[in-house]
Parts: sequence; C-alpha cells; structure tokens
Amino acid sequence: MQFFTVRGGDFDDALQKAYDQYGSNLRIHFRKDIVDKKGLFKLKEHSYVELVCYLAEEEKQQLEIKEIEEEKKDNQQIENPYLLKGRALLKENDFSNLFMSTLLDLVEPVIKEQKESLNDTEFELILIDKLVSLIKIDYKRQLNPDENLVLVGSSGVGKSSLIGKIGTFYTHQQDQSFKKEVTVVNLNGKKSNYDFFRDLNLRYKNYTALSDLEFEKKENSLNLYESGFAFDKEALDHLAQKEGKFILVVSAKTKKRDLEELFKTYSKYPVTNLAITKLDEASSIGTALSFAYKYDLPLLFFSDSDDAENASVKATVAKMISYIKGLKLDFETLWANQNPS
Ligand SMILES: Nc1nc2c(ncn2[C@@H]2O[C@H](COP(=O)(O)OP(=O)(O)OP(=O)(O)O)[C@@H](O)[C@H]2O)c(=O)[nH]1
Ligand SMILES: [Mg+2]
Repeated sequence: MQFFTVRGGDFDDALQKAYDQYGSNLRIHFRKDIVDKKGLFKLKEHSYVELVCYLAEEEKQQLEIKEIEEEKKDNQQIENPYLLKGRALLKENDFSNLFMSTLLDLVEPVIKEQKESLNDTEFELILIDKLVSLIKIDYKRQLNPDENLVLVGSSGVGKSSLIGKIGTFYTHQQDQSFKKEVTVVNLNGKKSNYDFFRDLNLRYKNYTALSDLEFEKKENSLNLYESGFAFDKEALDHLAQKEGKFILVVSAKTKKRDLEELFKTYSKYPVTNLAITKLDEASSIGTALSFAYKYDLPLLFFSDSDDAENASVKATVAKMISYIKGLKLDFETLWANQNPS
C-alpha cells in the first residue's frame, strides 16, 4: 500500500486538501500534530497538522477507469439487437456507463446461451433479473434497524419527511418484536420541526449539547438523527463513535456530480446505506441506482410522496423496478401475483 503525506493549518484544512488532491477513496492512516518554533529566539510557535493517508480499495479506482473507457466505447456498435435495446433502455433511465456495461456483460452470455430466439418479454426478464442482482437491498437492517440511525444529506432532499415516515412505520408495527420506541433528534440546531413530528406522535428533541445524544438504553429504541449540511461535527463524530449507522439520503433527482460531492463530504463517517427520496418527481431512477452500485451502498429506504402518513418507506425490488421506464412487462403485478397474501 502506498502512503502519502498532506499538510494543513489544522485537521480540517489538511483533510480538505487531501480530498481535493486524492478524491473520495482517501483514507487516513495517521494524524500528526506538529508545533514548530520559529524566529530568532524560537519564540514564535507555528502549529500544523500532517495526515499520512492511503487510497482505499484500489478496485474502486479501477472501476472509475473502466467507467471512462466505457464512455469511450459507448458509441461503438453492439452486434446483438437485444443488447442494443438494453443499452438504449438503460440510457433512457440515466444509468451510468459503468453500470450499463457491467449489467450488459452479465446479460450477454445469457442471451447468447438461448437456443431459440428470444422474445421481448424474455429479454426484459433477463435484464431485470441481472439488474436486481447488482443492487443490494438491506432487508436485515429494515427488519432490525440499529439503535442510532443518522440521516445525512443535502438541504431540502427530504430528510425530515423521510424520518417522519420511518418513525411512523416502526412505531406502528403490529408485531411487538418489530415495534420501536422512536425518538427524533434534530442536529441542525436552528431549524425546529417540532410541530411536524408532534403531529405524527413522534418524540422529538433539538440537539444543543452532547448530553442530548444520550438515551436510556432499551431493547426496542430507535433514535433517528437528522443532519443537513450545516451539521454539527462534534455530534456526528460522537454518533460515529457510538456505532451510529449513517444513512445517506439522496433525491432521485440529484445529479451524478452532486452525489459524488456528497459522498466525499460524508465518507469519513460510517455510511452504511442509501435512502432515495422524491422517486415520484424524478424523471429516472438510474443515476441514484448507479451511485448505490458504485459505492456499494445497500438501499434501505425509499420515499415517493410528501405525505408522511400511510406511506411506504422500505426499499423494495418491486418499487425499484416500478420506477424503471420503458419496460413492457408489468413487474409490479408480476411480483404481486407471485406473493399472494
Ligand atoms: N414529491 C415528494 N416530495 C417530497 C418527498 N420527500 C420530501 N418531499 C418534499 O420536499 C420538501 C423538503 O423536504 P424536507 O423533508 O423538509 O427536506 P429536508 O432534507 O429535511 O430539508 P432541510 O431540513 O431543509 O435540510 C418538502 O416540501 C417535502 O414535502 C418525496 O418523496 N416526494
Ligand atoms: Mg429537515
């Protein structure tokens, strides 16, 4: 592993420089606080921070290289008409070049294996089967969420609405073993959503000091923390230490570049999952799904309405596919028929 050193006036400065230079695969190996004495009698103190860093998971970088190469190849002809069709459909849904090529590489041998000629329905089934195999959904965490879930994301992306839905969902579980006692904690300080959460009958508090993050330990408690860009670093560091799980909340409308920036901002925290909001307003779901694939973030929650009550919130395969445009098959009905209630 290759290490390199970045120097800054303070920790944040050094970190920013390191990220600017080396991107989001950067990991910190070691931090050194240095005080230099300067001047004639060495009276002037000059302090700075040195970070010894390395780049994590080189395969991710290779993925990025592959992405660029695929972009170049993009205009080349693909022989098989079904592969062409698949590429067009994925493009229409704004999937990234990396995701498209990975998926079509999986689809190609299956298509070629078919002795009889394929029809459109069979092709769609193969395509969706492989697509679903690339996107992870975190059923385990949906069923048993960790005690502290920290929802981070850009301003206005729908964090408060989503927390309302998650809180309502776990508070109203019929089965006692899944029912949770939910507390919502606002880390943003200035903004209070007291009325919104009170109307949903959810306990709510504003973070003012680290002591606000301490809760009586209970088997069934679920604490949902809301943080925006004006986040309180001290609170987030504390929650990371307490094994809080960070859920990145993105809107399906967010552009690829903004998603990358967001990931960079939060990659120093233990981000475990992705939540996608505003599915109902977005023109496609491909950008968000490609992002989930690239950074290996299993999907946890979906939001597709601004109504916090009676809304579904768990990410599911059926819902994911229902937002893919251009499919002839009605996968939602297909799924419903396979799971008679
Ligand atoms: N159509 C639609 N609207 C949504 C969805 N989620 C949130 N909204 C709307 O988006 C707006 C912003 O939502 P908030 O939940 O306040 O977003 P936030 O991330 O908490 O915003 P800040 O607290 O300002 O950072 C509100 O008008 C919501 O009603 C969704 O899934 N679909
Ligand atoms: Mg909010």
